[in-house]
Amino acid sequence: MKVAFVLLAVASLSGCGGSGGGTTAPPNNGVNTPPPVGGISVSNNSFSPGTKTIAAGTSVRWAWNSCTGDAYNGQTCVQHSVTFDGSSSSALQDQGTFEKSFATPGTYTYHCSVHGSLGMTGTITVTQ
Ligand SMILES: [Cu+2]
Repeated sequence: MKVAFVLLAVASLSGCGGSGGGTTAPPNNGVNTPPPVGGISVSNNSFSPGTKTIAAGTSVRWAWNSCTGDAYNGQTCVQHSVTFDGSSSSALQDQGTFEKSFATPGTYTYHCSVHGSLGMTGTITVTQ
């Protein structure tokens, strides 16, 4: 129940991108997208948190955080996906976000289409 409330609060705050940042940052530094509170980070070879419980009718947002290095020395961004077998999934992408809503209670497992066999998997538990 608490989780659902947090998700709703985050949803109402999202939408104002804004890069902010200091003047000394390289122009294209920071293509990582830190997840919002209650979201899931897509990092290299793991989803964090790997398990999450939400209320039916709410959604989950994943944010890609798979870039390392910086614009001066070269940045490497690794492609990952949020793949649900049999339902809507993200593209294979190296930055950005993906959001999916869950209407029906149940347990939903997902994996990265590239690194799933390395244990890059996650579970969303949807409660009534
Ligand atoms: Cu991956």
